Amino acid sequence: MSRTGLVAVVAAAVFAIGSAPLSAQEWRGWNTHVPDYPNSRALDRWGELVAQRTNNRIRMRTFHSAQLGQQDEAIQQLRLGAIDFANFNLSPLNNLVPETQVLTLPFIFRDVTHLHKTVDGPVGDELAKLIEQRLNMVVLSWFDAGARSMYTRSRPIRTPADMQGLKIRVQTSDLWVDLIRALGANATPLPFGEVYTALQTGVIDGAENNWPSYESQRHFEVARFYSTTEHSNVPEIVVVAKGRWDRLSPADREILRTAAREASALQRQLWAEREKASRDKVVAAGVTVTEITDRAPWAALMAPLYEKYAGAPSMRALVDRIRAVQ
Ligand code: BDP
Repeated sequence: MSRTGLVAVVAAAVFAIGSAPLSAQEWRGWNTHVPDYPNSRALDRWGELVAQRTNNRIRMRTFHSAQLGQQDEAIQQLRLGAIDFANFNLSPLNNLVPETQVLTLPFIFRDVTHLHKTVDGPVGDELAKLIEQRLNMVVLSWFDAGARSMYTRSRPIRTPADMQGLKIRVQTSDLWVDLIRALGANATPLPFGEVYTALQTGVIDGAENNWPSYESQRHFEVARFYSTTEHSNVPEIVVVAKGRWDRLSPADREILRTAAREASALQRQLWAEREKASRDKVVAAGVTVTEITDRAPWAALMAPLYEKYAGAPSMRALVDRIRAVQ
């Protein structure tokens, strides 16, 4: 090779390492939350780790704040490979993969440690496999989404009787519709991004979510009564479109998976902090918090839901295995 030829090759190599190699892949990611949300920060971190560890061959850009659409659409887009990665709540997958309903069931988890042990263990792995087979998306790790509680516009909820006749927004999932009905209220499925306006205009009387979403979506401005019903701890997944995944080398898969687990560890830590910060923020903004100390009457009303969604032997077995996780 001539001297100039060699210089050119070396220069190209330096360029490739220093910036983007010619074969760099640009990945587009979907996320519903605002940029400073724990999930958003963890997704960004995931992208940074992957870029570092692949020398910029895989560059992941997360579009925050539902810029690429609402969750139900994003699920379809990801299944088709039009979006490369995402963080989804399990609820909008409930109708598509019925086994995920079990993790959505009210009061299924004793506490957050129980939830972590379940999703990070064999049950989580099995659900991940089912989601991969049926939805064309590869689950790499799990995020926390805390406990979801009821909030309303015009009066506080103290007992299940206070729910009578209220219109409550839910995610798109039959289980969620039935859960609200079991409490004597009416469920209105709506995309996350439409909840604020629906509360503001009185199209709905209330909704339910964790502290960070109640705060970051500013629902607290228009629904001033939050009651700690903590009726569901449905977790979230971090996924990659299967088409993308299948084309990766085993080494790159390992990089993505390991980095996703690290991102999840970060998310869980940020989550715990944010739950508290969000609660403090809305309380300072004058929200009336009703502490529900006795959840037994709430749990009792959920029995028909367990019958309907976990009555089949395979589902019941899944519930029993989750309950047995120590
Ligand atoms: C939030 C979840 C998000 C859901 C949203 C909702 O993080 O994935 O879309 O609730 O209620 O807590 O739609």
